[in-house]
Amino acid sequence: MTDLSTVIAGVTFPNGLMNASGALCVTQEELEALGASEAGAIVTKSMTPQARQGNPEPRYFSFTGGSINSMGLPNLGYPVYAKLIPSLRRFSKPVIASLAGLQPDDFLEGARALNEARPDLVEVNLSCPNIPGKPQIGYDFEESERLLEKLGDILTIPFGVKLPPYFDPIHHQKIAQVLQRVNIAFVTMINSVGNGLVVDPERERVVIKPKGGFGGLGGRIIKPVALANVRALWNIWGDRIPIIGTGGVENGVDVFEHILCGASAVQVGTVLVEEGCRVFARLARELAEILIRKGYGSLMACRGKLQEMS
Ligand code: HRO
Repeated sequence: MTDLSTVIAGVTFPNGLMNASGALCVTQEELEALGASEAGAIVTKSMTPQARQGNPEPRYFSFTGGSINSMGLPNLGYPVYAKLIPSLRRFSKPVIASLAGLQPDDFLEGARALNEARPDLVEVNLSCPNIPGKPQIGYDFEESERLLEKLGDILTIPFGVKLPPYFDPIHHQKIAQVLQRVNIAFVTMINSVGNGLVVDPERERVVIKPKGGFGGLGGRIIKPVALANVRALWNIWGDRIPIIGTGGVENGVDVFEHILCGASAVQVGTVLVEEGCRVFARLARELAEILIRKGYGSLMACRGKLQEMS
């Protein structure tokens, strides 16, 4: 048997495959379906102080090669998730609470609620691209550091951060320095590639309604960007801070590529929405096949093993 388990911030996962926050994880029913599936963890939708309907529909569109979304943080609100989380522990896999907010104080309020609810880990979302008038915090290094420092004073649960994609090595360096200073426990990257635009040429129209059609891109088309971001932080940190790779995972080979680049686990968004929770059993089978073919006894054995050319 190939060992697909992994460890992130001291928490053991039965396998390194889980949903990306946002994908089929808003309602109690969806979270329980993740619990009952082969997913190695349950990740909640990013939560805000009050319940939100999100942006007007249509707000999700899939196309050959990926997806575009502008959901606008539809979620049940901190108090409801705080009540739900303890019951999700019965599935005997880690529960990761995704914490968001519309302003810095929201995050602090959420941190207090999550201290009571006791998920295994908290993933602080600094990278939602879809709230009109609210920039992605992760692109402002000073603001990110201020917020994470304050959260570090409040949270009694290990916390990591969900980052947007960066496109220049200096930005990888800068965010890595910030995250080291605040003692981050793990990093999830990348969130969707923000503010893309998909066009329907027949109707001469955008494909989603919010923000004039602009939205976050996910799926196969973003895989090289995701792999580059995972690799860039692995090159800085090695195994000192675990990375959850997210972006473009459709099959076992995609998972393998993320792990080779340095990820300790992967999250699945677009393909989960398209295929439903049975995707986890397929990915686990396909990942095991490639690990066996390559002679690796475990997922962790190939982590970071990507070779450069001499
Ligand atoms: O809800 C969303 O519109 C959303 C969020 Cl919070 C996020 O972090 N990433 C994304 O692509 N969509």
